[in-house]
Amino acid sequence: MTPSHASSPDPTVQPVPASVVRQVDAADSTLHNPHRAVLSLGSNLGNRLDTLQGAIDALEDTPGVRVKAVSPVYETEPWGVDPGSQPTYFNAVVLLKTTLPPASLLERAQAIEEAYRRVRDTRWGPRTLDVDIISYQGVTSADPALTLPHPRVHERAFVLVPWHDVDPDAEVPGHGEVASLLDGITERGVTPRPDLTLVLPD
Ligand code: PH2
Ligand code: MG
Ligand code: MG
Repeated sequence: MTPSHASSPDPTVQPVPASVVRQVDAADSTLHNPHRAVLSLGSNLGNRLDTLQGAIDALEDTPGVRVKAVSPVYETEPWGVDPGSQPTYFNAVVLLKTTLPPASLLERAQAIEEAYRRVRDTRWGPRTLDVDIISYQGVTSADPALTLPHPRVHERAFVLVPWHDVDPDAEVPGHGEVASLLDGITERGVTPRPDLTLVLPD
């Protein structure tokens, strides 16, 4: 899908109530040349659902970022660690339109992670939130600071399943369609939690 190119607001038009300005400002038609980005959110410590919602709200509060879609929530077995050695994750995927370049979006994602890590709760340890940039406008980059697409996304059902929910036609640059990738991996350990919902901020 190509970004819409509605004309910029005319500065000579009459002022409108603040609430309407806020809505118009938030519309992606006012983001000049927006890029599409896919982010993965994960939490396995603390109040996982509240943390994921807080991350979504913080993304939406970011100038130059508009959250376009939020996936269902999945409860997932920790990937890459000994089974049972860590609590299960809640994972979700969000689609953004943004005018931020990838490095700035990464900076913002890391600031949001830090905000949650700073919450002092020694009992649960420090790792409450992971915000990963999965894909940015079809860009491929081997930059170790931000490898695009995310180097392991094509084998991670906990990302591919929710991504497919919000964009069934999605592709992982260099790896093909998300739908095809899902045919080749197990979705075991990725359990829908329809009793839980994340909301798109107003
Ligand atoms: N994130 C990791 C490592 N393992 N496993 C699941 N299920 N979900 C995650 O988000 C996840 C993981 C490191 O970022
Ligand atoms: Mg990660
Ligand atoms: Mg990360």
